Amino acid sequence: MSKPVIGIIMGSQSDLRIMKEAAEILEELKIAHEVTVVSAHRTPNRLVDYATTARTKGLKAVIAGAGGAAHLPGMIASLTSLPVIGVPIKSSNSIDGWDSVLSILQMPAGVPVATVALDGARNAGILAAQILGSSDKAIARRLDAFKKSLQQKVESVARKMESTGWRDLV
Ligand code: RP5
Repeated sequence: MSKPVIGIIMGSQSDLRIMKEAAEILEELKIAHEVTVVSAHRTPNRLVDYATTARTKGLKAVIAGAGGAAHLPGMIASLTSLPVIGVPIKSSNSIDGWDSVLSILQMPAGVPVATVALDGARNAGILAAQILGSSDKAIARRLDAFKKSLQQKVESVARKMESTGWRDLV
């Protein structure tokens, strides 16, 4: 595969069950990416190193997922001007996930993190692809085809529901 343009990072191996969905959609969209663990609290020097070298090694955006006191996305955003997409994760140390959502969402002015829904790693992957697709026609075409497939799936269900009734679809 070619050089990664999207970095997917997470605070712990336990986040991989969610974060793999970002990698899977990027694979589907044929976008080179890398996946690793960077813990804001347990490997702070690794965080600084990852964020400060991300652009020079060719990344165009970073997807960062964490649970609980989820400081990883915000700290990455504080150290790079690449777009950072945050994925709040409902983890074993989460209070219903709200802790993670608010830690990632409520960034101070000047340091944005594009925050997706709780456990929304797939959308984070799609958003990262859309960031690239704004200047890459081949990726934009694949995204258009992807959006069309979403539309077709809903229309097909709607047709079935209207013709055979809802009971067959429960
Ligand atoms: C966060 O704490 C991680 O992102 C993870 O969601 C959570 C739990 O980590 P582990 O105790 O499973 O390593 O920093």
